[in-house]
Amino acid sequence: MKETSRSETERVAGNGLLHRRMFLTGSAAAIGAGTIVDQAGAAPLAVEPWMRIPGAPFNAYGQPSKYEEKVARTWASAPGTGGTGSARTPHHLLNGMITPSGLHFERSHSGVPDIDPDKHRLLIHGLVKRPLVFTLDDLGRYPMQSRIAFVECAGNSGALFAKQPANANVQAIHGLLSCSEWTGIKLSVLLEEAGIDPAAKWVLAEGADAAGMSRSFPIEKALDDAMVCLYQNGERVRPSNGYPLRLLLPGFEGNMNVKWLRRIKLTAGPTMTKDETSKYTILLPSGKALQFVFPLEGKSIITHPSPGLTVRGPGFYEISGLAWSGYGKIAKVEVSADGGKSWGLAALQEPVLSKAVTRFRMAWQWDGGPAVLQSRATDETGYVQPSRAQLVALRGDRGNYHNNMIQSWAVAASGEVKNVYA
Ligand SMILES: Nc1nc2c(c(=O)[nH]1)N[C@H]1C(S)=C(S)[C@@H](COP(=O)(O)O)O[C@H]1N2
Ligand SMILES: [Mo]
Repeated sequence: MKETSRSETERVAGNGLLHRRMFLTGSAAAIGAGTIVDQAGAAPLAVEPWMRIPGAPFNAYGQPSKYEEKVARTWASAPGTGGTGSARTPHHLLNGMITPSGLHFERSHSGVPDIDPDKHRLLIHGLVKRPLVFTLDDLGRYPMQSRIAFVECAGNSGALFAKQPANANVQAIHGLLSCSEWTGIKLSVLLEEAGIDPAAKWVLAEGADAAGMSRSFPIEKALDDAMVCLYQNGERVRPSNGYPLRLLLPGFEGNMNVKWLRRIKLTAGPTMTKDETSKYTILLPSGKALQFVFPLEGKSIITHPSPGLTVRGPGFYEISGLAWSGYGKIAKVEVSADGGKSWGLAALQEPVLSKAVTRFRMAWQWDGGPAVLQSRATDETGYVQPSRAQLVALRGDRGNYHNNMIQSWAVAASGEVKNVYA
Protein backbone atom coordinates (compact mmCIF):
# COMPACT_ATOMS: atom_id res chain seq x y z
CA MET A 1 0.00 0.00 0.00
CA LYS A 2 1.45 3.39 -0.95
CA GLU A 3 2.08 6.10 1.59
CA THR A 4 -0.57 8.82 1.58
CA SER A 5 -0.15 12.32 2.89
CA ARG A 6 -1.81 13.25 6.13
CA SER A 7 -4.30 15.59 4.40
CA GLU A 8 -5.62 12.82 2.17
CA THR A 9 -6.52 10.52 5.02
CA GLU A 10 -7.23 13.10 7.68
CA ARG A 11 -9.46 11.66 10.40
CA VAL A 12 -12.54 13.76 10.99
CA ALA A 13 -14.36 11.67 13.58
CA GLY A 14 -13.84 8.70 15.86
CA ASN A 15 -13.41 5.09 14.80
CA GLY A 16 -11.74 5.82 11.45
CA LEU A 17 -13.94 8.28 9.55
CA LEU A 18 -11.82 10.16 6.97
CA HIS A 19 -12.19 13.58 5.40
CA ARG A 20 -14.43 13.64 2.33
CA ARG A 21 -11.56 15.34 0.50
CA MET A 22 -10.36 11.82 -0.13
CA PHE A 23 -12.99 11.47 -2.87
CA LEU A 24 -11.89 14.71 -4.52
CA THR A 25 -8.13 14.22 -4.54
CA GLY A 26 -8.28 10.78 -6.06
CA SER A 27 -6.25 9.42 -3.14
CA ALA A 28 -8.49 6.38 -3.21
CA ALA A 29 -5.43 4.64 -4.72
CA ALA A 30 -4.57 3.95 -1.08
CA ILE A 31 -7.43 1.48 -0.71
CA GLY A 32 -5.39 -1.50 -1.79
CA ALA A 33 -8.34 -3.77 -2.59
CA GLY A 34 -6.75 -5.21 -5.72
CA THR A 35 -4.41 -8.21 -5.75
CA ILE A 36 -0.77 -7.56 -6.53
CA VAL A 37 0.36 -9.43 -9.68
CA ASP A 38 3.78 -10.75 -10.49
CA GLN A 39 5.00 -8.54 -13.39
CA ALA A 40 7.33 -11.16 -14.81
CA GLY A 41 5.31 -14.30 -14.13
CA ALA A 42 2.15 -15.87 -15.53
CA ALA A 43 -0.39 -13.72 -17.42
CA PRO A 44 -3.07 -12.69 -14.91
CA LEU A 45 -5.82 -12.46 -17.56
CA ALA A 46 -7.23 -15.70 -18.95
CA VAL A 47 -8.94 -15.86 -22.36
CA GLU A 48 -12.36 -16.93 -21.16
CA PRO A 49 -14.85 -18.96 -23.27
CA TRP A 50 -16.96 -15.84 -23.97
CA MET A 51 -14.05 -14.34 -25.85
CA ARG A 52 -13.80 -17.29 -28.23
CA ILE A 53 -17.28 -17.15 -29.79
CA PRO A 54 -19.56 -14.30 -30.90
CA GLY A 55 -21.88 -13.02 -28.19
CA ALA A 56 -25.68 -13.02 -27.91
CA PRO A 57 -27.88 -11.38 -30.57
CA PHE A 58 -30.04 -8.30 -30.03
CA ASN A 59 -33.20 -8.40 -27.96
CA ALA A 60 -36.22 -6.13 -27.96
CA TYR A 61 -36.21 -5.16 -24.30
CA GLY A 62 -33.04 -5.43 -22.25
CA GLN A 63 -32.82 -7.33 -18.99
CA PRO A 64 -30.16 -7.32 -16.27
CA SER A 65 -27.38 -9.91 -16.39
CA LYS A 66 -28.45 -13.38 -15.23
CA TYR A 67 -25.77 -13.06 -12.57
CA GLU A 68 -27.76 -10.25 -10.98
CA GLU A 69 -30.95 -12.18 -10.32
CA LYS A 70 -30.62 -11.67 -6.57
CA VAL A 71 -31.11 -7.95 -7.16
CA ALA A 72 -34.86 -8.22 -6.74
CA ARG A 73 -37.80 -6.84 -4.84
CA THR A 74 -39.06 -8.82 -1.85
CA TRP A 75 -42.61 -8.62 -0.61
CA ALA A 76 -45.00 -9.41 2.13
CA SER A 77 -48.70 -9.96 1.53
CA ALA A 78 -51.17 -12.00 3.51
CA PRO A 79 -52.09 -15.40 1.96
CA GLY A 80 -54.74 -15.11 -0.71
CA THR A 81 -54.44 -11.34 -1.03
CA GLY A 82 -52.42 -11.35 -4.25
CA GLY A 83 -50.93 -7.96 -4.99
CA THR A 84 -52.19 -6.30 -1.83
CA GLY A 85 -49.27 -5.30 0.36
CA SER A 86 -45.82 -4.02 -0.53
CA ALA A 87 -42.74 -5.05 -2.50
CA ARG A 88 -39.47 -3.44 -1.44
CA THR A 89 -36.44 -1.98 -3.21
CA PRO A 90 -33.08 -3.75 -2.54
CA HIS A 91 -31.12 -0.62 -1.63
CA HIS A 92 -28.13 -2.64 -0.40
CA LEU A 93 -27.63 -3.94 -3.95
CA LEU A 94 -28.04 -0.62 -5.79
CA ASN A 95 -26.01 2.55 -6.14
CA GLY A 96 -26.60 6.02 -7.58
CA MET A 97 -29.81 8.03 -7.10
CA ILE A 98 -32.27 6.55 -9.61
CA THR A 99 -34.15 3.37 -8.78
CA PRO A 100 -34.46 1.14 -11.87
CA SER A 101 -38.16 1.03 -12.78
CA GLY A 102 -38.35 -2.73 -12.33
CA LEU A 103 -37.07 -2.35 -8.77
CA HIS A 104 -39.17 0.66 -7.73
CA PHE A 105 -41.02 -0.31 -4.58
CA GLU A 106 -44.72 -1.06 -4.85
CA ARG A 107 -47.43 -0.46 -2.30
CA SER A 108 -50.83 -1.46 -3.55
CA HIS A 109 -54.09 -1.70 -1.64
CA SER A 110 -55.80 -4.04 -4.08
CA GLY A 111 -53.30 -5.34 -6.60
CA VAL A 112 -52.30 -3.90 -9.97
CA PRO A 113 -55.23 -3.22 -12.31
CA ASP A 114 -54.80 -4.29 -15.94
CA ILE A 115 -55.76 -0.97 -17.52
CA ASP A 116 -56.35 -0.66 -21.27
CA PRO A 117 -54.86 2.75 -22.03
CA ASP A 118 -57.36 3.34 -24.86
CA LYS A 119 -60.23 3.03 -22.41
CA HIS A 120 -58.62 5.01 -19.59
CA ARG A 121 -59.98 8.50 -18.90
CA LEU A 122 -59.05 11.32 -16.54
CA LEU A 123 -62.00 13.38 -15.32
CA ILE A 124 -61.53 16.84 -13.81
CA HIS A 125 -64.71 18.14 -12.16
CA GLY A 126 -66.17 19.63 -8.98
CA LEU A 127 -65.55 23.33 -8.38
CA VAL A 128 -64.44 24.09 -11.93
CA LYS A 129 -65.98 26.24 -14.65
CA ARG A 130 -65.82 23.49 -17.30
CA PRO A 131 -65.60 19.83 -16.26
CA LEU A 132 -63.19 18.08 -18.64
CA VAL A 133 -62.44 14.51 -19.53
CA PHE A 134 -59.12 13.50 -21.14
CA THR A 135 -57.98 10.46 -23.06
CA LEU A 136 -54.28 9.60 -22.95
CA ASP A 137 -53.97 10.90 -26.51
CA ASP A 138 -55.44 14.21 -25.35
CA LEU A 139 -52.95 14.38 -22.49
CA GLY A 140 -50.08 13.59 -24.86
CA ARG A 141 -50.67 16.93 -26.60
CA TYR A 142 -49.91 19.05 -23.53
CA PRO A 143 -46.45 20.41 -22.77
CA MET A 144 -44.61 18.12 -20.38
CA GLN A 145 -41.87 18.51 -17.83
CA SER A 146 -39.53 16.08 -16.09
CA ARG A 147 -38.32 16.03 -12.53
CA ILE A 148 -36.47 13.56 -10.38
CA ALA A 149 -38.41 12.84 -7.22
CA PHE A 150 -38.56 10.23 -4.51
CA VAL A 151 -41.70 8.39 -3.51
CA GLU A 152 -41.70 7.04 0.03
CA CYS A 153 -44.49 5.17 1.75
CA ALA A 154 -45.60 6.78 5.00
CA GLY A 155 -45.11 3.35 6.60
CA ASN A 156 -41.49 3.01 5.46
CA SER A 157 -39.09 2.30 8.35
CA GLY A 158 -42.06 1.74 10.68
CA ALA A 159 -40.23 -1.39 11.90
CA LEU A 160 -37.90 0.88 13.89
CA PHE A 161 -40.74 1.67 16.30
CA ALA A 162 -40.61 -1.96 17.51
CA LYS A 163 -39.41 -2.26 21.13
CA GLN A 164 -36.59 -4.62 20.12
CA PRO A 165 -34.52 -4.15 16.97
CA ALA A 166 -35.69 -6.51 14.23
CA ASN A 167 -33.19 -8.84 12.63
CA ALA A 168 -33.79 -7.23 9.23
CA ASN A 169 -31.85 -5.59 6.40
CA VAL A 170 -32.12 -2.20 4.71
CA GLN A 171 -34.54 -3.60 2.11
CA ALA A 172 -36.92 -4.96 4.76
CA ILE A 173 -36.77 -1.86 6.95
CA HIS A 174 -36.37 0.98 4.43
CA GLY A 175 -37.31 -0.55 1.07
CA LEU A 176 -40.52 1.46 0.65
CA LEU A 177 -38.53 4.35 -0.81
CA SER A 178 -37.53 4.80 -4.44
CA CYS A 179 -36.51 7.63 -6.75
CA SER A 180 -37.35 8.08 -10.43
CA GLU A 181 -37.35 10.66 -13.16
CA TRP A 182 -41.03 11.41 -13.71
CA THR A 183 -42.37 13.07 -16.85
CA GLY A 184 -45.83 14.47 -17.33
CA ILE A 185 -48.06 17.50 -17.27
CA LYS A 186 -48.23 20.02 -14.48
CA LEU A 187 -51.58 19.53 -12.76
CA SER A 188 -51.98 23.33 -12.66
CA VAL A 189 -52.07 23.43 -16.49
CA LEU A 190 -55.03 21.04 -16.60
CA LEU A 191 -56.82 22.77 -13.72
CA GLU A 192 -56.46 26.16 -15.35
CA GLU A 193 -57.95 24.78 -18.52
CA ALA A 194 -60.93 23.50 -16.53
CA GLY A 195 -61.16 26.92 -14.83
CA ILE A 196 -60.72 26.96 -11.07
CA ASP A 197 -63.73 28.22 -9.11
CA PRO A 198 -62.44 30.58 -6.38
CA ALA A 199 -64.32 28.46 -3.80
CA ALA A 200 -62.02 25.48 -4.57
CA LYS A 201 -59.57 24.99 -1.72
CA TRP A 202 -58.90 21.23 -1.80
CA VAL A 203 -58.38 18.55 -4.42
CA LEU A 204 -59.52 14.92 -4.38
CA ALA A 205 -57.52 12.40 -6.42
CA GLU A 206 -58.93 8.92 -7.11
CA GLY A 207 -57.33 5.80 -8.58
CA ALA A 208 -58.85 3.26 -11.00
CA ASP A 209 -57.88 0.22 -8.91
CA ALA A 210 -60.33 -2.05 -7.10
CA ALA A 211 -59.41 -0.23 -3.86
CA GLY A 212 -60.55 3.06 -5.41
CA MET A 213 -57.71 4.59 -3.43
CA SER A 214 -58.27 8.30 -2.96
CA ARG A 215 -56.76 11.17 -1.03
CA SER A 216 -57.35 14.89 -0.73
CA PHE A 217 -54.78 17.66 -0.56
CA PRO A 218 -54.77 21.47 -0.49
CA ILE A 219 -55.08 23.27 -3.83
CA GLU A 220 -51.79 25.10 -3.16
CA LYS A 221 -49.95 21.83 -3.84
CA ALA A 222 -51.88 21.35 -7.09
CA LEU A 223 -50.81 24.82 -8.22
CA ASP A 224 -47.23 24.35 -7.04
CA ASP A 225 -45.41 21.20 -8.18
CA ALA A 226 -48.06 18.49 -8.62
CA MET A 227 -47.74 16.49 -11.83
CA VAL A 228 -49.85 14.01 -13.77
CA CYS A 229 -47.18 11.56 -14.93
CA LEU A 230 -47.15 9.42 -18.06
CA TYR A 231 -43.46 8.46 -18.04
CA GLN A 232 -41.08 7.01 -15.46
CA ASN A 233 -37.35 6.92 -16.19
CA GLY A 234 -38.06 7.70 -19.83
CA GLU A 235 -40.60 4.98 -20.54
CA ARG A 236 -44.30 4.75 -19.74
CA VAL A 237 -45.02 4.41 -16.03
CA ARG A 238 -44.80 0.74 -15.03
CA PRO A 239 -48.13 -1.01 -14.27
CA SER A 240 -47.23 -1.47 -10.59
CA ASN A 241 -46.42 2.22 -10.29
CA GLY A 242 -49.63 3.55 -11.85
CA TYR A 243 -49.81 2.83 -15.59
CA PRO A 244 -51.00 4.64 -17.56
CA LEU A 245 -51.25 7.72 -15.34
CA ARG A 246 -50.12 8.58 -11.83
CA LEU A 247 -50.27 11.66 -9.68
CA LEU A 248 -46.94 12.90 -8.32
CA LEU A 249 -47.04 15.18 -5.28
CA PRO A 250 -43.29 15.68 -4.76
CA GLY A 251 -42.24 15.28 -1.11
CA PHE A 252 -45.71 14.25 0.11
CA GLU A 253 -46.19 10.85 1.72
CA GLY A 254 -46.32 8.04 -0.82
CA ASN A 255 -49.98 7.29 -0.28
CA MET A 256 -51.01 10.64 -1.79
CA ASN A 257 -49.28 9.90 -5.09
CA VAL A 258 -52.40 8.26 -6.47
CA LYS A 259 -51.69 5.57 -9.04
CA TRP A 260 -53.92 4.69 -12.00
CA LEU A 261 -55.31 8.24 -11.67
CA ARG A 262 -58.85 8.58 -13.06
CA ARG A 263 -60.47 11.49 -11.26
CA ILE A 264 -59.54 14.90 -9.90
CA LYS A 265 -62.26 16.83 -8.10
CA LEU A 266 -61.93 20.37 -6.77
CA THR A 267 -63.70 20.79 -3.46
CA ALA A 268 -64.15 23.36 -0.70
CA GLY A 269 -62.61 21.12 1.97
CA PRO A 270 -61.00 17.72 2.47
CA THR A 271 -63.16 14.80 1.31
CA MET A 272 -62.34 12.60 4.36
CA THR A 273 -61.82 9.46 2.29
CA LYS A 274 -61.32 6.12 4.03
CA ASP A 275 -57.61 6.35 3.22
CA GLU A 276 -57.20 9.58 5.18
CA THR A 277 -59.46 8.89 8.16
CA SER A 278 -58.84 5.24 9.05
CA LYS A 279 -55.19 5.34 7.97
CA TYR A 280 -52.25 7.65 7.35
CA THR A 281 -52.70 9.66 10.52
CA ILE A 282 -49.88 10.04 13.05
CA LEU A 283 -50.58 8.63 16.50
CA LEU A 284 -49.17 10.72 19.36
CA PRO A 285 -48.26 9.48 22.86
CA SER A 286 -51.41 11.20 24.21
CA GLY A 287 -53.57 8.92 22.06
CA LYS A 288 -54.58 11.80 19.78
CA ALA A 289 -53.57 11.59 16.15
CA LEU A 290 -52.39 14.17 13.64
CA GLN A 291 -54.31 14.15 10.37
CA PHE A 292 -53.10 15.54 7.03
CA VAL A 293 -49.37 15.50 7.68
CA PHE A 294 -48.24 15.67 4.09
CA PRO A 295 -44.50 16.23 3.50
CA LEU A 296 -42.04 13.60 4.68
CA GLU A 297 -39.40 14.84 7.09
CA GLY A 298 -35.64 14.86 6.45
CA LYS A 299 -34.12 11.40 6.63
CA SER A 300 -31.15 9.28 5.62
CA ILE A 301 -30.07 5.63 5.59
CA ILE A 302 -26.71 3.93 5.12
CA THR A 303 -27.05 1.34 2.36
CA HIS A 304 -23.38 0.22 2.27
CA PRO A 305 -22.37 -1.41 4.53
CA SER A 306 -25.67 -2.76 5.82
CA PRO A 307 -26.99 -6.16 6.99
CA GLY A 308 -26.12 -8.93 4.57
CA LEU A 309 -23.09 -7.05 3.24
CA THR A 310 -20.35 -8.46 5.43
CA VAL A 311 -17.36 -6.17 5.91
CA ARG A 312 -14.29 -8.20 4.93
CA GLY A 313 -11.49 -7.41 7.32
CA PRO A 314 -9.89 -4.18 8.49
CA GLY A 315 -9.07 -1.57 5.87
CA PHE A 316 -10.68 1.10 3.74
CA TYR A 317 -14.42 1.16 3.01
CA GLU A 318 -16.78 3.63 1.43
CA ILE A 319 -19.81 4.18 3.61
CA SER A 320 -22.61 5.22 1.28
CA GLY A 321 -26.30 5.88 1.54
CA LEU A 322 -29.30 7.97 0.62
CA ALA A 323 -30.71 11.16 2.13
CA TRP A 324 -33.93 12.95 1.28
CA SER A 325 -36.50 15.44 2.53
CA GLY A 326 -40.03 16.26 1.50
CA TYR A 327 -39.29 19.89 2.38
CA GLY A 328 -36.57 20.53 -0.20
CA LYS A 329 -32.88 19.81 -0.73
CA ILE A 330 -30.49 17.99 1.55
CA ALA A 331 -28.03 20.50 3.03
CA LYS A 332 -25.66 18.05 4.68
CA VAL A 333 -25.26 14.48 5.85
CA GLU A 334 -23.11 13.56 8.82
CA VAL A 335 -21.86 10.05 9.47
CA SER A 336 -20.78 8.46 12.74
CA ALA A 337 -18.87 5.21 13.24
CA ASP A 338 -19.08 5.30 17.04
CA GLY A 339 -22.83 5.25 17.60
CA GLY A 340 -23.29 9.03 17.48
CA LYS A 341 -20.46 10.14 19.82
CA SER A 342 -18.63 11.90 16.97
CA TRP A 343 -19.67 12.88 13.46
CA GLY A 344 -17.91 13.62 10.17
CA LEU A 345 -19.33 15.37 7.11
CA ALA A 346 -20.09 13.11 4.14
CA ALA A 347 -19.53 14.04 0.48
CA LEU A 348 -22.80 14.69 -1.36
CA GLN A 349 -23.03 13.26 -4.86
CA GLU A 350 -24.24 15.80 -7.42
CA PRO A 351 -26.89 16.57 -8.43
CA VAL A 352 -28.48 17.50 -5.11
CA LEU A 353 -32.14 18.06 -6.02
CA SER A 354 -35.17 19.18 -4.08
CA LYS A 355 -37.45 16.31 -2.99
CA ALA A 356 -35.17 13.73 -4.64
CA VAL A 357 -32.76 11.35 -2.95
CA THR A 358 -29.15 12.47 -2.58
CA ARG A 359 -26.42 9.84 -2.48
CA PHE A 360 -23.79 10.51 0.18
CA ARG A 361 -20.36 8.96 0.58
CA MET A 362 -17.97 8.80 3.51
CA ALA A 363 -14.47 7.35 3.63
CA TRP A 364 -13.84 4.89 6.46
CA GLN A 365 -10.66 3.23 7.64
CA TRP A 366 -12.00 0.32 9.68
CA ASP A 367 -9.61 -0.87 12.37
CA GLY A 368 -11.47 -4.16 12.74
CA GLY A 369 -13.05 -3.32 16.09
CA PRO A 370 -16.79 -3.09 16.80
CA ALA A 371 -18.40 -0.01 15.28
CA VAL A 372 -21.90 1.46 15.11
CA LEU A 373 -22.59 3.29 11.85
CA GLN A 374 -25.18 6.06 11.69
CA SER A 375 -26.11 8.84 9.27
CA ARG A 376 -27.89 12.08 10.09
CA ALA A 377 -29.44 14.32 7.43
CA THR A 378 -30.05 18.06 7.65
CA ASP A 379 -32.31 19.60 5.02
CA GLU A 380 -32.25 23.11 3.59
CA THR A 381 -34.84 24.31 6.12
CA GLY A 382 -32.35 23.46 8.89
CA TYR A 383 -34.37 20.43 10.06
CA VAL A 384 -32.12 17.75 11.57
CA GLN A 385 -33.03 14.05 11.44
CA PRO A 386 -33.81 12.90 15.01
CA SER A 387 -32.27 10.03 16.95
CA ARG A 388 -34.48 7.11 17.94
CA ALA A 389 -34.76 8.46 21.48
CA GLN A 390 -35.74 11.93 20.24
CA LEU A 391 -38.44 10.63 17.90
CA VAL A 392 -39.87 8.24 20.50
CA ALA A 393 -39.96 11.11 23.05
CA LEU A 394 -41.92 13.18 20.54
CA ARG A 395 -44.25 10.54 19.16
CA GLY A 396 -44.13 7.46 21.35
CA ASP A 397 -43.59 4.04 19.81
CA ARG A 398 -47.12 2.93 19.06
CA GLY A 399 -47.31 4.60 15.66
CA ASN A 400 -46.31 3.30 12.29
CA TYR A 401 -46.04 6.25 9.92
CA HIS A 402 -43.41 8.91 9.16
CA ASN A 403 -40.58 7.15 10.97
CA ASN A 404 -37.45 9.13 10.09
CA MET A 405 -35.27 8.24 13.07
CA ILE A 406 -31.55 7.67 12.65
CA GLN A 407 -30.74 4.06 11.70
CA SER A 408 -27.88 2.34 13.54
CA TRP A 409 -25.95 -0.54 11.98
CA ALA A 410 -23.57 -2.39 14.30
CA VAL A 411 -20.47 -3.81 12.62
CA ALA A 412 -19.07 -6.70 14.66
CA ALA A 413 -15.39 -7.67 14.68
CA SER A 414 -16.43 -10.59 12.44
CA GLY A 415 -17.60 -8.04 9.86
CA GLU A 416 -21.26 -8.93 10.29
CA VAL A 417 -23.65 -5.95 10.14
CA LYS A 418 -26.84 -5.81 12.23
CA ASN A 419 -29.77 -3.51 12.95
CA VAL A 420 -29.37 -2.17 16.51
CA TYR A 421 -30.75 0.64 18.65
CA ALA A 422 -27.93 2.91 19.85
N1 LIG B 1 -54.73 4.00 -6.76
C1 LIG B 1 -53.80 3.74 -5.83
N2 LIG B 1 -52.83 4.64 -5.62
C2 LIG B 1 -51.89 4.40 -4.70
C3 LIG B 1 -51.90 3.23 -3.91
C4 LIG B 1 -52.93 2.28 -4.16
O1 LIG B 1 -53.01 1.21 -3.54
N3 LIG B 1 -53.86 2.56 -5.12
N4 LIG B 1 -50.96 3.06 -2.93
C5 LIG B 1 -50.39 4.30 -2.40
C6 LIG B 1 -49.31 4.11 -1.46
S1 LIG B 1 -49.72 3.70 0.14
C7 LIG B 1 -48.03 4.39 -1.79
S2 LIG B 1 -46.79 4.33 -0.65
C8 LIG B 1 -47.64 4.73 -3.18
C9 LIG B 1 -46.64 3.74 -3.68
O2 LIG B 1 -46.25 4.03 -4.99
P1 LIG B 1 -45.50 2.91 -5.83
O3 LIG B 1 -46.27 1.63 -5.68
O4 LIG B 1 -45.42 3.41 -7.21
O5 LIG B 1 -44.13 2.79 -5.22
O6 LIG B 1 -48.75 4.72 -4.05
C10 LIG B 1 -49.93 5.23 -3.50
N5 LIG B 1 -50.93 5.34 -4.54
MO1 LIG C 1 -47.88 3.99 1.41
